[in-house]
Amino acid sequence: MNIEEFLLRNNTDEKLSELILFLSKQGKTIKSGFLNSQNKTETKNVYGEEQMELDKWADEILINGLKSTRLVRYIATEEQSDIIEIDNPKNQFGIVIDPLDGSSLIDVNLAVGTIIGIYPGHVLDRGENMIAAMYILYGPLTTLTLTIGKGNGVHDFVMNDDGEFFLTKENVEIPDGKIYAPGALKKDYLSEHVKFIDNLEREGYKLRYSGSFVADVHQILHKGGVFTYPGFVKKENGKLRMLFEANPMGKIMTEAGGAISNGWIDMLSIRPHAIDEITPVYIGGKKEINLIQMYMRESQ
Ligand code: AFP
Repeated sequence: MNIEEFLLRNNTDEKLSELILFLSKQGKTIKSGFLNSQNKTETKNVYGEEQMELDKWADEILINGLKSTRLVRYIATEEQSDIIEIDNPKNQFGIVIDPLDGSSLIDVNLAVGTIIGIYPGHVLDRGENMIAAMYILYGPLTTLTLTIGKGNGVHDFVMNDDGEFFLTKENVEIPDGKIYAPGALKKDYLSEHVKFIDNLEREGYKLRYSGSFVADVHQILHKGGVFTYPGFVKKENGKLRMLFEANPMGKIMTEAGGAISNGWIDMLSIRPHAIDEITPVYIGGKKEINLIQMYMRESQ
């Protein structure tokens, strides 16, 4: 079943379906950019144009497409400092996008991804109010992982040669598993985080960290465990962006039976104040998220 048939079968709102289909089609275009960027000579691309960094290029593809289709009212992306508002939009949706997460890994051919969250209106909203979230992962295969609404599950698709996505796994649920993906430098860990990591290591968790949030969380979603980019010495709010990275991936993890926390509380219950807000992130199985929240509470 292709993604269009899937959306239809699940009685997805027509406007939301149109937006999700549009976004899924950008996967093929963005993927083609990886190939073209291999051909670059100095700063010119194969067409003799100035070569842009791929994350900026992907950002333009998505923003220009959304502007011309007018499928959303608000656009916020990791590459833009302000929210873009579309004139005369067809829908009132707000969209948050990390066009190419993990882009520093492109030159070594590791997996990177596009992360997207969709809100009913303005984007400075609690993650729990998202009406859909998805990511496209560009690895050996190009896959799309999607959740729509509340309680409708998480579903995996794979792209074929024509750029069309087909359902491969319905109702993905995070299993019990012992993988941990720890960001930040160990020497800068805060004491509660040290206890958390020590506990995981004592329990025999295996370290798996690539430097691409979307790829690392995809692994945790399918194999179990926890990804963390904590707050650390002199950067108590950590590194990851709440709107573009944490919340959409957290929405997907939560709908798959897992959880996301800033170490203290459910991240999706927090209202962001600015689009560039950063936050400590713990995302994965409920057991691991409860554990860090217990250590944080004990430290009070
Ligand atoms: P880039 O998109 O600049 O590569 O950043 C990726 C990222 O935001 C996230 O995907 C990774 O989990 C994290 O940064 C990696 O950070 P470290 O390099 O500090 O491990």
